[in-house]
Amino acid sequence: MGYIDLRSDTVTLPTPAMREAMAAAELGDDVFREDPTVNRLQERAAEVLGQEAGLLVTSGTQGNLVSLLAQSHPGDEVILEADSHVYNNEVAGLSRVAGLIPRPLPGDHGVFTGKQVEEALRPPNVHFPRTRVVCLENTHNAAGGTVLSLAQQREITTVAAEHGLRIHVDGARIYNAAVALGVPASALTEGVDSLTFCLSKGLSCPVGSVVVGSQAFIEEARRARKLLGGGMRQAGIIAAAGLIALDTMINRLAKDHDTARLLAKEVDGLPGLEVDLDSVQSNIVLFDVEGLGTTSAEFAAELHERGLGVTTKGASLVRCVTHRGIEVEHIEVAIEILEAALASRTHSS
Ligand code: TLP
Repeated sequence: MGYIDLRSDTVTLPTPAMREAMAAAELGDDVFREDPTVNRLQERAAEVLGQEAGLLVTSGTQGNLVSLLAQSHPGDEVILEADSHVYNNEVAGLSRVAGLIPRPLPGDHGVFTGKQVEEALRPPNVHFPRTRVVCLENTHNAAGGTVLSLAQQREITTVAAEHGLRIHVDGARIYNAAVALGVPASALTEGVDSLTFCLSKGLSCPVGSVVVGSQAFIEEARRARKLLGGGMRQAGIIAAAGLIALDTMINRLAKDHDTARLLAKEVDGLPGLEVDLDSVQSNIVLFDVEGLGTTSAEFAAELHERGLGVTTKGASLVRCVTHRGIEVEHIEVAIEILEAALASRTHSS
């Protein structure tokens, strides 16, 4: 068996059906709104998520930024989770480009409560920024792929509606959340003003994300996308793969959740490694190497040498992500690699 790449579900390659559809895609200039394949993808994404309209963007990062730009003014405040991707992993675009001030709230497994939002609200006062948007992340990457439940989301959207706040969902892995909860993805946009999801993660497309929301929001988002240089031309090449993904790649995500669960249980049984099994709710597994007296970076480098790709989070957490192409056999070999790495540490110490 070759290299087992659990660094991310972004490493998935397009399927043969996607490549065929890309080659055969009907194309036009999308800045003129004349690419029929892009138009079909945007309509289909909006339909799947129960929204009025959609917009193809280049990446999850661009989708989040476009969504914030379209719903705020410079100087406004955005409430988000302290470990969220928008806050930590998007090059501070919300401040640098959109001119927003972040208000990070600590979450439990990536989730903050409606009460926390209420407490963070700023009263109208000449000194304060205006709280404008609440940003949610579902599933939550840094918390280990944890899922925001419908009840948790409702609690937050209710507070937001009472106070006139907009809600944006970084739904890079929203279909993982829907599959984990056993609900249609459209249920996860209830009370939400905008949502970005990625085609290029577990759904296996080579490029792209889609933003959905109301028609009026999408018109603004389209301007923001142009501002960021994201107005593409014959983007139907990308959209063609996205259409295949929405039709055929969502339900299979359950398999990735099963392999992640299997991996988590096996890793939890290994000496010196610790997994918070409660956080393993979709296709991400975080495990702690502190008990080994090493750093996550060192351990990841050792696993790489042995043929297992992982990433790190902070000084002690290792992240594994399951995806299409990772079968039970790959998990078994991954465990053997981990066991061998642990054994060699015992011998050398
Ligand atoms: N996440 C990537 C890396 O950036 C860490 C990964 O491998 O998981 N929101 C969330 C929740 C994400 O996990 C990511 C990408 C993004 C947004 C950004 O998407 P892209 O990479 O398409 O800009």
